[in-house]
Amino acid sequence: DYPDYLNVGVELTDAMVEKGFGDHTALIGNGRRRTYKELADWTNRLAHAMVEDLGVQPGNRVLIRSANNPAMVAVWLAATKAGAVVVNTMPLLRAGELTAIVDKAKIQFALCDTRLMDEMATCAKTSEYLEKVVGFDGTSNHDAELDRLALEKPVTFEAVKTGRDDVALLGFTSGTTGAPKATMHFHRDILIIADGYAKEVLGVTPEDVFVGSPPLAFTFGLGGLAVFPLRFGAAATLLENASPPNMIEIIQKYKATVSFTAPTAYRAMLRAMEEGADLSTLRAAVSAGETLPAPVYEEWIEKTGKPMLDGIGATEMLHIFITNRFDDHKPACTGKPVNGYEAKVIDEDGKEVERGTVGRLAVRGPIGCRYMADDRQLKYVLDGWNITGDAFWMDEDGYLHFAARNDDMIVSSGYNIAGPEVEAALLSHPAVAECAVVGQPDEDRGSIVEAHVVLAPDHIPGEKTVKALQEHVKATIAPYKYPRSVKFVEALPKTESGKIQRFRLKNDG
Ligand code: 3SK
Repeated sequence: DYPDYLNVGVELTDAMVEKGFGDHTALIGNGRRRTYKELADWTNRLAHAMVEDLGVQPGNRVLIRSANNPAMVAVWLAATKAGAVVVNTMPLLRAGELTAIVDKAKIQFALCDTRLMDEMATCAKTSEYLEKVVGFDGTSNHDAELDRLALEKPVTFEAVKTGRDDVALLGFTSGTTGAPKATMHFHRDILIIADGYAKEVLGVTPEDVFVGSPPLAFTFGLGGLAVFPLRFGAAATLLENASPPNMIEIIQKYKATVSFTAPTAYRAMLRAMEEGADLSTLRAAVSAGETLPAPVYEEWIEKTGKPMLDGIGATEMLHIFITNRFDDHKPACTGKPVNGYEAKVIDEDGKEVERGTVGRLAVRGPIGCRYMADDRQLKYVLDGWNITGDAFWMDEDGYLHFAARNDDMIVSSGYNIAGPEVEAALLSHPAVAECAVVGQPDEDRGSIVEAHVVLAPDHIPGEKTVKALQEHVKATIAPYKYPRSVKFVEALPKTESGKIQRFRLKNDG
């Protein structure tokens, strides 16, 4: 039940001040705390600058490029108040990846942490849509163009009266082919994930302090580290470097109560507890982005006395739609749908399979899956059901269990990496004649990217070539996508029609 006109930028800032949270801490990062009143004022000044100085108009698409920090949250909320449709992007993306996003979404404005300007500027040179690239100071010292423009502006702003079903956010993922795909999310969708999952499952209160690692550019991070705390008057800590040791330091320093991260980081936290780390303030540990191994779940219960909340979500549905609960959880099980969602497991013909049988997971709920300019809408959204890329089975009691991914996506340490994109990067190196990239199971990372490479004539296999190929991939696409394992082969397994059989390269295939 949301009003017809709704601006989520206002709901998460000025509306919270009106509700009496003005003096509560909203954001912690870069060594500073900011209250809800300070955040409301900051975003209002920025929104003035965006509209009056940059010329942002309702419906314009605005790209934000930053690591997780308070300034990124403020710029996102300000652009939303100005009625823009925002695309948050990962700081590690290279110019080519940024250009693909800019061109797909026809983005006019890019707001970029000045420390990340190089790749953005290269993208601006090639994109036909981008009109303005403006820097902001991610260190929150207000020492960049956008900050200077905002400095003298009023602390109140008449936010654009967006409809609750106006698009506020485009969630991008690289898809299985590496070509970017985007899904559209309304203003109300952003509140639904908080009023649904965060309220029902986590029971967030104003006393909570959030911490975590997923980038705000990934809707898992945007929900868990910005929307959920701000919707309930809680505090969000934002870390540019969310390595496990940094997260542990922040948990201890700010007595964090809710964490969002992937099993790899929880495993590191468990080891740190053995060395004396005190994580006892954490009341909710949410794990998603990759499957939660039963031993990590079990050890967490043993060491903390609390369950780890495994969940599955999707950029298409904005956030988590199936989850374990504090009082209802099982090992190696993703749980049951969040209130308001339905899930079923179907076969190739779309028919529901019997309990215990693996099939494709289909979900529907209050947030529809809306692809932007993409044939996937016809194939993967049927009768309101979103047909996911995951294979699941449902047990007799209605709990859902993950089986495998249906596509070529490699999930490594919580990052989704499209194998074909890594292949394209490798093939742009002169030493590579042919290659196939697969995910191999890995204890620490869930999966690692493994490249099988047929070398071009006159190139020699060995450690030097491995290093050269790895460096080349890191320089071509986001560095986290590089193949940690490179194997040289004489030929790749292929079908008679010449298609590479990647499944034959997989250890568990
Ligand atoms: O499970 C995921 O990968 C996911 C994706 C988007 C948003 C939230 C989640 C948990």
